Amino acid sequence: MTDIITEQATAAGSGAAATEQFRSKQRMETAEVDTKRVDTLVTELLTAAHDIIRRHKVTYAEYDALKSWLIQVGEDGEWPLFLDVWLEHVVEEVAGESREGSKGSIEGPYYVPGSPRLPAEATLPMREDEVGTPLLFQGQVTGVDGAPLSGATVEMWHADDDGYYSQFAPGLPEWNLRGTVIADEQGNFKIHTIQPAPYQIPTDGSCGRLITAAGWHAWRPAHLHLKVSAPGHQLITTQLYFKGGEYVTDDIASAVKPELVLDPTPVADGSGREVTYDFVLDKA
Ligand code: MBD
Ligand code: FE
Repeated sequence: MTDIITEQATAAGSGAAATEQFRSKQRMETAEVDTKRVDTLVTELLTAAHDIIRRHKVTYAEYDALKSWLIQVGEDGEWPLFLDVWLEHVVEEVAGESREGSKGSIEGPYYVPGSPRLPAEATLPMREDEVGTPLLFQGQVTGVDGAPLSGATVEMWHADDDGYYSQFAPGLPEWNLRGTVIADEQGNFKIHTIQPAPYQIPTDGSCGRLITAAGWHAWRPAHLHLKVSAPGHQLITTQLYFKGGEYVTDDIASAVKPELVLDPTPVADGSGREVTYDFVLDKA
């Protein structure tokens, strides 16, 4: 742990920031859902819950435990975390069903738009003494026909070597380990960063309480988050993992796909690891 961090990272702290981040995104995208659709989806959801209550003979004590937990999730600001960990992967699966290009994965609660714009070969903003194995992540953005996409952008954000995200944990520079890389004419990019650590769901909040109560583990494998886009093409939101890493086969957020696992090799001069990964985008 970095000892300059005097204020502790808390579930309620990152929850409040994630809730605020989501609200600012919602202001731009008014969520309007058709009445008939709301009726169908909510009725089916409630019917599934009714079935579970009958089948398992749920007691008043259990009903009250659920009620008090749901209230607490809101108070902790952990709805974004809860939904993105346990539901988003299926929404992403459905959304990506008919895409031919690179596989996507969930966005999660810690994306912040507008990170610093960087040239095609760049180092993500990081502290002078940033801890972690250096990683060179490079590749090319093309269309499904293989044509290089000029004007592509590769947005990357990830946790530090302690598993913390800037803007969601105290004591980190605002844009630490976040950047928007503008690829060159051929869609090529080279991003210098450090390898993130696995991410642990905060243990002191409602999601942590649920995990403990159910006897689960609280971890996501180490991962890089990416949004890749190019003019006239569909933006892809994805994540990349590291072969052999802890929790890669047992992600609490169920967001790993075989195509998303990197296998970096040591750099010849001993300065860390490097890996090449190309992105293929579908036409818009
Ligand atoms: C994360 O870092 C993340 O990517 C997701 C999906 C959920 C919780 C924490
Ligand atoms: Fe993440």
